[in-house]
Amino acid sequence: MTGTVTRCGTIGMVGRPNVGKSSLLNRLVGEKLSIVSDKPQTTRHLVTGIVTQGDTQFVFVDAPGNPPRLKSVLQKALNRRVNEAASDTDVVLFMVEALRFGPEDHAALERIPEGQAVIAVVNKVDLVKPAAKLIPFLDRLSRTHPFKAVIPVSARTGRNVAELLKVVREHLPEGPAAYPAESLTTKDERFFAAELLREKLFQEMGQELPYRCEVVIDSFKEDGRLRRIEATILVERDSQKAIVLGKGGEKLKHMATAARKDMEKMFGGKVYLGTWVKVRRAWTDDARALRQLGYE
Ligand SMILES: Nc1nc2c(ncn2[C@@H]2O[C@H](COP(=O)(O)OP(=O)(O)OP(=O)(O)O)[C@@H](O)[C@H]2O)c(=O)[nH]1
Ligand SMILES: [Mg+2]
Repeated sequence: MTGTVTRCGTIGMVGRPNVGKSSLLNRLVGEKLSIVSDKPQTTRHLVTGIVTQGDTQFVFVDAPGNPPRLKSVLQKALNRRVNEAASDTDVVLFMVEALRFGPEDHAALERIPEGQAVIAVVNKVDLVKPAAKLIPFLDRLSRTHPFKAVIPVSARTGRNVAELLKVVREHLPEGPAAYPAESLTTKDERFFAAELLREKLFQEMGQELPYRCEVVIDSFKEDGRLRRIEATILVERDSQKAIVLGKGGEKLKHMATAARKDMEKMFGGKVYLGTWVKVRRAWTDDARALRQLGYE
C-alpha cells in the first residue's frame, strides 16, 4: 500500500572497492540485484534496490567502489557515479571492512560532501574473532568523522542488518512512497542480463582481464515465455578475445551457461543466450565508445 508510507528516501552506498556494498544491497533487498566478485571495482553502474517495510520506503543506491587511481576515461565515469551516490541522496552509508581503514577508505570518505548525513557501516564482522577485537576499531572509526551512527554488520550472515534499517529510517525524509510497494529496483531485465554475464567474467577470468571487458546486449526479445538474448563481450585486444573464448570456445560456453542459469532464475522463465566476443580497441579510454556504452 503506497498510501500508508510516511517516510521515503534515497540512500547512497559508498566506500572503497570490495568492502561489500553490493553484497549488502542484495542482503537488504533479499534478491541478488547487484553483481558481486572478490575482485575490486566489480560494480560499474548505480544499482537501485528498493525495500518497503511498514510505513517506510528505502531506496538504496549501490555505487562503484571509489576508484583508487584515476587513469582511464572509464574510471572517471565511475568516479562521477560515486559522486552522484554520495551527493544526490538523502543519506549515505559509508562502508568499510571490519578492522581495516586505510588511505583508500579515507579517500572514499573525503568524497562525501560536507553536511551530508553519513552512517558508517562496518561490514564483514563475521570474520572478526574474537568479536571483542571490533570495539577499539569502532571507537577509532567514530572519531574520524561526525557519523550519525556506526553500525557493524555482516552482509554474508545478515547480522545486524535489521538494526541498520532502523537507524537509516530515522534519517529519511517524511513523504509518500516513490515506487509501488512490490518494486525491487528501477533497472530492467536488459540491464541485469548484461550484468549477470559481466559477473561471470569477473568471477572466471584472471586478475586484469575483467577490467578490459564490457557486455553489450544487442537484442532482447520475448518470444512467449522464452527470452531471446544476444550479447557481445567487448575486449580490447585479440589476445584477450582468445582468453575469453578459451580452447575450442569452452570457457565462453561455460560462462554463458552460468549467466543463462542466473537469468532464468531472476526472470522466472527460459532464456536463450547467444554470445559473441569482439575487439574494440582501448574502449576503456575512449570517451565516444564509453558514451555509446552508456557511461555519460
Ligand atoms: N566474509 C564476508 N565476506 C563478504 C561480506 N560481504 C561481502 N563479502 C565478500 O567481499 C567481496 C566483495 O564484495 P562486493 O559486494 O562485490 O563488494 P563491493 O564493495 O560491492 O565491491 P566493488 O563493486 O568492487 O566496489 C566478495 O568476495 C564478497 O563475497 C561479509 O559480510 N562477510
Ligand atoms: Mg559492488
